[in-house]
Amino acid sequence: MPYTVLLYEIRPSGVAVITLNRPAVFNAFDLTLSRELLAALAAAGADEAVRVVVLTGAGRAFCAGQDLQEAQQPGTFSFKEVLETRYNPIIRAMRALPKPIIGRLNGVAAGAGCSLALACDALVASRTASLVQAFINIGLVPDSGSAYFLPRLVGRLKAFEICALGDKISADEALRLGLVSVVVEPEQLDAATDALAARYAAGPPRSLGILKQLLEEAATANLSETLALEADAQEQAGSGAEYQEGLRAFLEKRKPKYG
Ligand code: T3D
Repeated sequence: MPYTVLLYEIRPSGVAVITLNRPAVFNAFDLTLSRELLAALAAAGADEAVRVVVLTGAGRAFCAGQDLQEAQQPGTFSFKEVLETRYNPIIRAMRALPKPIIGRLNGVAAGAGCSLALACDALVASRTASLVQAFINIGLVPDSGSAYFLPRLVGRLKAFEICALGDKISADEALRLGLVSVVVEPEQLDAATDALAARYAAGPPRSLGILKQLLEEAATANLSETLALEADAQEQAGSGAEYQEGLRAFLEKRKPKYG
């Protein structure tokens, strides 16, 4: 598919890089960007050569959520319909993608852009990046998964504070709260992202997919259900060639090589 507001690059290392590319509006979502992001995620999922996805923004920002210049007049549209048709499919696709998604947090992530960041499996943040639950600042409430991800990451009390005050959370504070995986200086962002992507790309792809699905399902399960989910997942992982290679490599005292 030809992309117009998004860059899609597949590297020989098995990493697909998706760059939201509307820098003049801090990569805010218009209809085209939401459609193209969904298509790019589907392309990365369907491509066996892709083992890891990196999601980032062009220019100074990661993503500023809905494009407020293009926002429709209040009262003339259904938020529910917009969310169900444009935003929720993206978040569902990210969580269902059986490959690690690394957010390369190059700048601010606000509103639905913050939700997008939180839906990633890992976040490598520049020290100049930030997260903002900006919804309340314009009289809205969290959407696109923030109400799910935030309390699970920081607890209900802190999640309320973050969402109710709508203040910018610096990268260092986000690290302290467990909202990002690592913070690096801006000039180290590419190297740190590439290094993490290379580690995931060298991992067992099928088992990483099973792992992601397991954690997803366990997030809303009780202990007994989780034990059953783990048993099923291990049955799947242990019956594949990856476990055979992993075990053989351990016994032969070498690094495993997966497909
Ligand atoms: O359809 C629906 O509405 C339903 C879906 C809702 C989902 C949502 O995402 S609602 C939340 C929408 N997003 C926001 O409310 C964020 C609005 N932006 C901000 O709060 C701030 O701009 C930022 C915290 C993101 C960044 O602040 P700062 O001080 O670093 O930069 P700035 O000067 O405010 O913005 C820089 C430029 O980006 C500026 O353009 P200019 O003046 O240089 O030409 C600004 O207008 C533009 N920009 C930033 N965010 C948006 C945007 N343009 C359009 N839409 C934006 N969301």
